[in-house]
Order: sequence, then structure tokens, then C-alpha cells
Amino acid sequence: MDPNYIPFHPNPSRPHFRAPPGTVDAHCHVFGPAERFPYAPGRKYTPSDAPKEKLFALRDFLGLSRNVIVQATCHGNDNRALVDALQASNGLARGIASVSPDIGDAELDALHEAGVRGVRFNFVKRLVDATPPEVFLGTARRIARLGWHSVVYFEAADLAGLLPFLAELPTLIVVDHMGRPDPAKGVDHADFRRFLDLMERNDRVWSKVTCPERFSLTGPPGYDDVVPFGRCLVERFPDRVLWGTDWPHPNMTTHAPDDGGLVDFIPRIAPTAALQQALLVDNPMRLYWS
Ligand code: 0GY
Repeated sequence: MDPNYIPFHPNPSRPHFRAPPGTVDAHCHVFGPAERFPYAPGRKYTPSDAPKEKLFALRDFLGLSRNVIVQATCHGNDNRALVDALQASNGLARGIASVSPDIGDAELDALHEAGVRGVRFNFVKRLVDATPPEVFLGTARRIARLGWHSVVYFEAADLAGLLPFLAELPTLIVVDHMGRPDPAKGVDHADFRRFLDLMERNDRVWSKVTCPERFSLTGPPGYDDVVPFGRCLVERFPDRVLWGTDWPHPNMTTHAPDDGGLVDFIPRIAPTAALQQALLVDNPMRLYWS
């Protein structure tokens, strides 16, 4: 573990909000354990281990039912920890992998068999060395035959430059963490409007309304300044949003988020039972389990 790395919360609170039956945590990770699944040599950070048993115990403690486990950059393109978690989940987890552009079809088929339903294309500079968009496009064309989607992670300021890439992607697109808006700029700023416009124009773009803890300036427990962004997306695109914990919250610099508090954030961005059902159950089930 890096010296300044903040491990996940050791003792999260039990949420007040009761998630509807079948709720999917559609963005979380497993890390290691390193002795069995070593971290990638070229990684940008070394986390504390966050093994599948802890993830599944948290799922149950928070009153959630299923997980979508996203391959994180600290494991590079080595998806063994992810596949191990999927195989141990009794069908209650699906996965998003990271793959090299020259991965074989048989390997992709094996990932599908294990429960993988998409790949992640990461443009966040502090996490990865840059990959040319054409390389990601080549991979996206390869996965389209499996009915998989592309998960794309970028910073809000980089969206304008990525629009041509997004327009060319042949798959459905899921954008991580609301496109990482800056709460100081507000929902009416051009950066967030650009993201809303993208979702308005292209109904194959979905958004995760995740990670208030990453970009909130007002901070815990409420992450109040992120509420307007999440609520705006949930109300405008109720059938194209996903929620998740982002456990074990890699690279937090200020605090270890209380996962119970993150569950209590849900009704503030999805205030009605109908919006909650779509966000937490119907949307992820349609995308990952149908
Ligand atoms: C997240 C966000 C982060 C890290 C990763 O793959 C990763 O390493 O996704 C981050 O540092 O913003 O989704 O967990």
C-alpha cells in the first residue's frame, strides 16, 4: 500500500435508506489480495487489499443484492482477481474488464462466460498512460459482437476533445461518475451542459451517478454540492442512470467514505420510489443480467 493511501472505511454505518429488493451496486472493485493476485507492474498506485469476501459482506450489510465489479487500473489488464470474484458470486456479480487490444476472441469468450459484460476505456491521466482513441475503438469493435458495452472514464474538461471518439464507439456507452463535474462551477456551467447535451443527443449514452465523495467540495456526510448534479441526471434520464458505491474508494485524499452514508445519498438524487426502482434495479438488470 502507498504510504498516503487511505484504506476503505473499517466500520461503515447501517444506512437509513432501505434500498429496494434487488438493488445493484453497479460500480465497485476488488483489489488483490496481492499475494494471490499481484498488482500490475505499471500501476500508478498501490491500494490496500480489498478482497471479494469483504465486498460481498458489505453488499449484504448495506441491504444490496448484486454487484458490478469494475477492473481498476492497479490491476492493469490482468483480470484474474475480477474473474475470481465473479466466479465466487453465485451469479450475483457481473464485471467490466480492461483488456489489451490484441486479446484473442477465445479469451473474450471466456471473460463473457465468467460474467464480464463490458470493457473500460480510461482517459484519466493520473491513472493511466494515454492510449490512443483508435486503439480503444479497435477493442470496442471486437466486443460489439458479444453485446458488451464500453465504460468510459474521463475528466469533465476532457469531454469536448473526446466527443469524436464517443460518436464512433459502436457499443452502448456508460460514463463513469457523471463525467466528473466540478461542483464549484454548478450544473449550468458549459462543462456539465456539454455532458447533458451528449446524453440528450445520443440515447446510447448512460451515466453512473456515483462518487459524490470524489468531487464534493462541501464533503461528508452529505456531499451536498453534488446532489444537484445527480438529481439532474436521474430526473432527465431515468432509464439511463446507474448507482454504485465505488467501494473500496481508491485514491481518496481527504477521508474514507462511509458506505452507509453513500446509500443515504440515493434518495436525495432519486427522490421517488419509481426513480429509485429504475436507478437501482431495473436499469442495471437490463444492462447486466438480461
Ligand atoms: C474509481 C475511480 C478511480 C480509480 C480507478 O481504475 C482505477 O484505478 O477507477 C479514481 O482514482 O478516480 O472508479 O474507482
